[in-house]
Amino acid sequence: MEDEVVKLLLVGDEKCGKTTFLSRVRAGEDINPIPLLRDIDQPYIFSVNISSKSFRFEFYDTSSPENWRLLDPDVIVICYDISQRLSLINMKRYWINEVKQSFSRMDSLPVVVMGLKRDLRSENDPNGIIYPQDAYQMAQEMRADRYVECSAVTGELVRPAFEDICKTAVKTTTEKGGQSEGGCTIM
Ligand SMILES: Nc1nc2c(ncn2[C@@H]2O[C@H](COP(=O)(O)OP(=O)(O)O)[C@@H](O)[C@H]2O)c(=O)[nH]1
Ligand SMILES: [Mg+2]
Repeated sequence: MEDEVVKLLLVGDEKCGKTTFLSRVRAGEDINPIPLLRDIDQPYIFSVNISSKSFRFEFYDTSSPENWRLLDPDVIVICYDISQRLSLINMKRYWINEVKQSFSRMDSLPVVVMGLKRDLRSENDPNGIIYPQDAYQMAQEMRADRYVECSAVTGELVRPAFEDICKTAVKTTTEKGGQSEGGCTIM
């Protein structure tokens, strides 16, 4: 049987860490430095098993700004950089509106908010530290379905963040998919 195809779109300010996140997922936890994925190789394909069903996840990001609006994604991941307050603000001020305008079925599209560069969270941040609860609150104001955060450079929480994104995507593509709390493995 053909694997079900699920399209995922990452958006967020330039340099917030989207490519590095996907590169870390591809490389696994132990390879350093991370071999970076190239923008021209999109979509990045990941075969993932969820509750013993196989999926083909196709990840796109906004490195080709003129093209991403033409996609028909199944889930949107809005990213920000935990060390850049402006990128947090821009999710609500810019990105959520951009995706709403671009996708007619936005009302039924799941949205995940993802904080990147968790290793750079600092009490000394001149713009004020972004606590997880601040970002979580913003995610709720944006009516996002999930909030996750991780550090691609250290690898911390990358795996659970990726699994959360995949499970959130699949919940909507299969009617009952969200009911089972089965495992999720990247092949
Ligand atoms: N400290 C730290 N730096 C990161 C992390 N992820 C990405 N970066 C750096 O942030 C910069 C932008 O990352 P990139 O993935 O190209 O961002 P993109 O434009 O959103 O794809 C690069 O210099 C990365 O090395 C992270 O988790 N921690
Ligand atoms: Mg990039």
